[in-house]
Amino acid sequence: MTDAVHTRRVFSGSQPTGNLTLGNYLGALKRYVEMQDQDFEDTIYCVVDMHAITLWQDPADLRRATQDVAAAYLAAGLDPKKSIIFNQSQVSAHANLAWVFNCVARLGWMNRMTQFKDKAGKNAENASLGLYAYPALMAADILTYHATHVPVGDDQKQHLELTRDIAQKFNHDFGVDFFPITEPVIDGPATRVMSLRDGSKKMSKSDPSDMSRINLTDDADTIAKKIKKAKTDPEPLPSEVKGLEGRPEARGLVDIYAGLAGITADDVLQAHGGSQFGPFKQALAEVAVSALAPITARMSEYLGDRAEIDRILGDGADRAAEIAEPILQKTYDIVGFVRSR
Ligand code: AQP
Repeated sequence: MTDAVHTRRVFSGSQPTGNLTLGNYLGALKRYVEMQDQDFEDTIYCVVDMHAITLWQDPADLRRATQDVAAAYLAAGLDPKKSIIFNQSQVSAHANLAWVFNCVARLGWMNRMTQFKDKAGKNAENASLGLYAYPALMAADILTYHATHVPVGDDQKQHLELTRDIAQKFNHDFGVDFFPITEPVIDGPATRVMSLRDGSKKMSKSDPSDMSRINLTDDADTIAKKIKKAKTDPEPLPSEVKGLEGRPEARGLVDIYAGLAGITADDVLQAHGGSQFGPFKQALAEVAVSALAPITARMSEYLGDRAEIDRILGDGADRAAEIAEPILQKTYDIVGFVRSR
């Protein structure tokens, strides 16, 4: 069996489960935009509404949040002429391939998924079956496009490993070299942006405390206030990254600065080493506002015309289905499903 050569193709997605945060922006959206202009055949960015309903979503809120995430994609710099932007439920290949993968993935693999444990919490018996099967749907999202590169934050690393395991097992079980072994793209200083209130937790749109995160819709005053109140320690900043060991909150703020300014944590400490948190937080708030204010402004412009967003999502779904459907049909042939029409 020879190794198939796969077209270089990017796929990623975000859930419409609330306001996107600075974590989603630095860990995902900013990198979606960078990859849009690199050497890839297609860049495909999805609003994963089917993942969202693994936890309860009010239907009207879900509809609005789906358009909001699409507006954030556009405002961050995704161009619907260069990238395919759509919502997952409009392309049925995702759900269809997910069923095949539910039959490939092993219960033992799923039982190791830490995100299920975190999200289901102590009441796992009452969690939806969808929340448990989430990683198999995510594998289908990626592999129904034969995507080779997937930009995500660090929290998705385990799910991407599972995607590789599913692809490998499918190829092995059916004696084919059909699904690519996807490369996770988890790089840069901000692959895990931390909560402003607890340096051991990632910044998350579903954290009960709004002060723990910066939302893409926050205005300049709110951003400055949240950074000013961010948890820190009493020591000044060190001059080298090594000095941040055991200081998770300080590390978190330095990484946010680096991610926003497009520099390394070392660069930040070279400029701010020895500084107290008061002036550093002020400098960080300025960098954050100047990076986010144009995005927030463009986002509200896009949201002024929700019908246009729906049109972009529909057009994207047509283009996505053109790639996904033949891959699904070929999968059905490999599995042995009769196709007589
Ligand atoms: N704190 C973070 N730092 C870096 N990247 C992050 N991502 C999420 N949080 C951070 C990345 O953003 C992309 C979209 O995430 P998602 O919407 O699929 O959901 P998630 O990973 O579960 O993120 P949230 O914000 O914590 O959402 P909820 O609260 O709904 O669970 C992914 O690439 C993710 O890695």
